[in-house]
Amino acid sequence: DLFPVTRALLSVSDKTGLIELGQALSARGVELLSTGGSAKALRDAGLDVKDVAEVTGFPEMMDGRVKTLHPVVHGGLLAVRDNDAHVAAMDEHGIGGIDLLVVNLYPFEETVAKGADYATCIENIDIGGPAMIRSAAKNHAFVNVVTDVSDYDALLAELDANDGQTTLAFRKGLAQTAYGRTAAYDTAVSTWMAGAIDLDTPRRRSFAGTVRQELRYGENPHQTASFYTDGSDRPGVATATQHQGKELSYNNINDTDAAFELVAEFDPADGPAVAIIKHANPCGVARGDTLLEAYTKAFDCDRTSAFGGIVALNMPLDEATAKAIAEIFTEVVIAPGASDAARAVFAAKKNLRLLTTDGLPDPAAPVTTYRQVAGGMLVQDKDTGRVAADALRVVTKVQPTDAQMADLQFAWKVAKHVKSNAIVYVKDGATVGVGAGQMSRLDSALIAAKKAERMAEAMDLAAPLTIGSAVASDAFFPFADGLLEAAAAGATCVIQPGGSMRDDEVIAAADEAGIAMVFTGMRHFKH
Ligand code: 93A
Repeated sequence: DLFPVTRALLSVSDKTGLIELGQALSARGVELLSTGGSAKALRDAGLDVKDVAEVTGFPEMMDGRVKTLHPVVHGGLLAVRDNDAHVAAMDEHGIGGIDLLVVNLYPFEETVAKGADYATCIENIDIGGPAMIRSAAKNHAFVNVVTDVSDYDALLAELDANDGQTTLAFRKGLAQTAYGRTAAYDTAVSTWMAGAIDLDTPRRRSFAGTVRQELRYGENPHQTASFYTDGSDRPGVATATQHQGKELSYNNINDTDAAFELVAEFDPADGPAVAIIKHANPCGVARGDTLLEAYTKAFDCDRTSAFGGIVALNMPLDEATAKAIAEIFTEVVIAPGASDAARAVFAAKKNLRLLTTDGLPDPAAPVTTYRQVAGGMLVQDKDTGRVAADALRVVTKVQPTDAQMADLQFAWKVAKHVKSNAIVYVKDGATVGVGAGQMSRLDSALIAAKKAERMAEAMDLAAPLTIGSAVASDAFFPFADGLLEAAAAGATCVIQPGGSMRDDEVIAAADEAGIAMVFTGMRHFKH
């Protein structure tokens, strides 16, 4: 399965390492073919290189849109070298075999990321490159296809180890990488188009990203993992800049995402907000007049769990908040910016990672989410649901006050980001108890209340902060018991979707307990 490399076609936009590769191939007796800019770079370095235009007999035309799309090129890449009919066709049409294709594509993703206009993005969709890559990869029985600059060294090492030849296993590996690259490329185009064009038909999307980081391990040390970007430039953990601290882990990235997506629900125009996350669930979320106040209130919800947590802010990190965060062990802080003074505070904390972005994630952005199941994939729109204030329906005799209504809406926003079954107690713009991920809603209500009691003891408070709180439930109460438990913990108003067969019982229980209840008509399951 060894096959020699005698003729190579090099056509690259990113010319990093091109000359060194050309020299190394030339030194090994490989004939070089190349397209306009790549050929010029090689020739300028003193290498002997033949233009593809000379081989095809056609000049590069139409602004370079047609340069390699020719049977002489694709025949040379696709011919099955031990098939007599294919070889006869090569002879008849003067097609020389191409054993090595080195291509990297027009920088479409980078062009989009730079905010280029529509026409420029379109012009940066590479057609001939992916076509050649796919031809060469299909014919990996004979052809090597290199699509990544970082594979140049491996290619040369392979040639040296096999006396100018490559093994089938090596070519298969290259082909697999190559198809991953063209799939990711087309996905980037499709993702960009979905945002750039107003489509009135339903959109179809696919995910095939580009590796941003090979992770040390996955959720657990025995799992391998990588972090992919989908080519979009949305603010978020995948596009954030890391200023300090060691590499993010799989769990860090997952939790940082949860934290930033949650805090982005709180419009900075309405004031500072902070979310602290552990294991993808919030252990404290709060608003404040200042970021420091918001952080302190969020921290006070569950000081125990906040240890080793991930903190997300809805506005740039300031010095006072940085000092408060630095007082306990924190894994990651993410914010839409950070002042120099704040960064100086963190500089001494070598293990703390600081990530900044150009803005907040857009909670309304139409994003598709994917979850693998055995033998398939579940694909859905991200939960961007929001209930307008005038869609809220008070169903009890008691009406919530304005202050209660504000806390109910706060609790509802948080509950959307808590794993089901979610129960969230809120008082004065801060969570005071969060019950997450339980199989029974009643248990979530109990756990949240219990945690509030424990915090009250730890902080020497006269009573748990759930007394006089607002409570949110991500889905309806199927029975009155969960609601009664919340009332027993001191909640004086409730927000929930409604829609249970037993709504009447639940409403009657709320009336009996003298508490106000609001129906949203929308559910926020999160699993
Ligand atoms: O415009 S294209 O889609 N049409 C082609 O026929 C074609 N062939 C190669 N772009 C094409 N390429 C791309 O040109 C390669 O994928 C590579 O990115 C680039 C190299 O051009 P140059 O050698 O002129 O810098």
